[in-house]
Amino acid sequence: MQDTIFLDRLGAHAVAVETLLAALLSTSKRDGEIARPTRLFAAMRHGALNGGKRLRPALVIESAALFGGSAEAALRVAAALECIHCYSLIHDDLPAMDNDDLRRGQPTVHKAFDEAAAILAGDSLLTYAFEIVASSETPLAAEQKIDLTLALAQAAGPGGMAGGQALDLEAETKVLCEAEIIVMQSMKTGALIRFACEAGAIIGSAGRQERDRMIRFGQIIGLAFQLRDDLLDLVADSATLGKATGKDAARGKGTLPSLKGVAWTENRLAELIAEAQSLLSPYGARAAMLIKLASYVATREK
Ligand code: GRG
Repeated sequence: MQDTIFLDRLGAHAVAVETLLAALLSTSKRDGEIARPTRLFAAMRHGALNGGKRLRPALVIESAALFGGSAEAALRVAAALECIHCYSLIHDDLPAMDNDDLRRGQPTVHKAFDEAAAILAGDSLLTYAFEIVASSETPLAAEQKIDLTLALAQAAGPGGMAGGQALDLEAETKVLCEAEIIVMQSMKTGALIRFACEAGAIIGSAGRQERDRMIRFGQIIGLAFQLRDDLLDLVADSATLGKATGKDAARGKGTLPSLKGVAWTENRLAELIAEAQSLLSPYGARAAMLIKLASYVATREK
């Protein structure tokens, strides 16, 4: 697949997700709601509609397409997952956590609003994600919705992203070994990415073997994503990234690129791309977009 086709398709997915998120987070009250507090929704929109790369949604959409799943359902699950990702960024930026002023090149939610608004916007995006999955507007069978809800809750919760964040905070006061860094990162950033790939298999009613294959594919992408992120934190500048850099080193936090060096990291990223390709080779050309996504994640500049 040519880069222009890949980038156009990635861009189209991002626009579709942004459009759906804008509708879901509009000021119009939806069935079952009592009211939509204006400032809370403005804070949620600030945190969710501000031009992220929308990588996780693209993984959901393309994984579902691989198994012939409903594109409409995939888009809604993709938007739900992005709500959780955005909640995690809003809370991660808070003074009690990473204390960042800038996210995606804009003031963070607590800077543009205030800390209470940022906490509530994050809580609301997290909860709303599960409503989006369970809603009658999501065209899936009840069993698929239960599977998605369970997998998403596990990915976002204490045994996944939130637990990974807790381990990451602990790492500010104790040095983690390589194995501990890998566990922490597979939870903190890997779990949602893994869910994105597994979700496609659930939406497409794939069998257990295919679902496990997508879980493994998701793990590889998660690892590659984090390695690239840590490498960029080490070598890129904050203007390119739209967020602060060098923070891990400043806080004395070990990452695999800082422990093992740039050459080791680049070599490991190439190995992960190769593993992703071989994992999806049984699907032939149908998996071209997912394979491109794997190398995009591993080589991205921001
Ligand atoms: C607060 C419960 C809780 C969890 C926070 C994911 C996370 C846990 C914090 C994010 C901190 C961070 C910057 C981690 C590095 C990897 C990462 C998730 C980067 C941001 O994801 P991208 O690059 O962002 O996909 P965009 O802006 O493109 O959506």
